[in-house]
Amino acid sequence: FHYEAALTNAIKNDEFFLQYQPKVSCETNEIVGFEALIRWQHPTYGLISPAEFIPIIEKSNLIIEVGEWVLSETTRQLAEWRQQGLPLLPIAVNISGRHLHDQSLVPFVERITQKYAIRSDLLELEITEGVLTGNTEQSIAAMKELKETHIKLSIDDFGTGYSSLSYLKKFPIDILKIDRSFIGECDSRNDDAAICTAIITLAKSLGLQIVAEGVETAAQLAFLKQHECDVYQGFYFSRAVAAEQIPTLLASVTAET
Ligand code: G
Ligand code: G
Ligand code: MN
Ligand code: NA
Repeated sequence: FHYEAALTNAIKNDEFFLQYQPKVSCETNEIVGFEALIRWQHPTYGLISPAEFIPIIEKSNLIIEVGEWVLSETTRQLAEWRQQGLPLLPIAVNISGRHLHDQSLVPFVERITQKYAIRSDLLELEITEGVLTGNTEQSIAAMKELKETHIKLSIDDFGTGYSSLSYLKKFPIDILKIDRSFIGECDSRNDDAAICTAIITLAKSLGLQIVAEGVETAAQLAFLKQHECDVYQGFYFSRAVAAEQIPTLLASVTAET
């Protein structure tokens, strides 16, 4: 199985698709946005997880092509939902380090948001903390350029990348996502609870929105609500679903509240 060749053909053959996981307000229980997650439906090998193919393509410029496909499909989807009269909620996209540091990213974001007439603050880029630890100065420069387009920036998997906390205030970010490894037992283990509350306090004192990922139980959600986390996502509310399911999901949530 030749991954590189298969991946090169995947865009051309329309084998990628996106699923959207809702982000939910801890305060109002309303859907406040989505995270787009890529999936690869290979004609013979079936469904291949991004956990498998993203690390491979991150070693080459293929990650930029795929990243551009994700950004453009997300923006097109926002325009389609607007056409259908749905409320326009921000969509977060995972962006790899190589793409963040590439000159083409800012002009690309400007081009697609203009093409689909979508406000760039409806797009959010999730950058893993690990990316920011290696090339801190280069990352800050890239993020500052991106912020000029008004796109939102968030740090993904926060708490796992050993970044220096002093840099946190230098990153022009809007959102911090607590890594799900701290959420799993936040309601039962003292050390995880302490880490979660510390990250929530830190984010709030820096004026950042705080998002908990991987929320699977009512007890975890209760803990997060009690500690005034802003937003959560996870299987407890919903898995990532196909774009076609989003209108129904939005309607069902609104009907209940
Ligand atoms: O959705 P899932 O749990 O299968 O995702 C597995 C991993 O793949 C996660 O770390 C997620 O951030 C990453 N991932 C999902 N979609 C994308 C994408 O479009 N681009 C990048 N760079 N990573 C993605
Ligand atoms: O690394 P990143 O945070 O982008 O990872 C997103 C991945 O997390 C997706 O693959 C998604 O399927 C997965 N995910 C989303 N919600 C949950 C959850 O509640 N529990 C677990 N175990 N994984 C989740
Ligand atoms: Mn993510
Ligand atoms: Na994450």
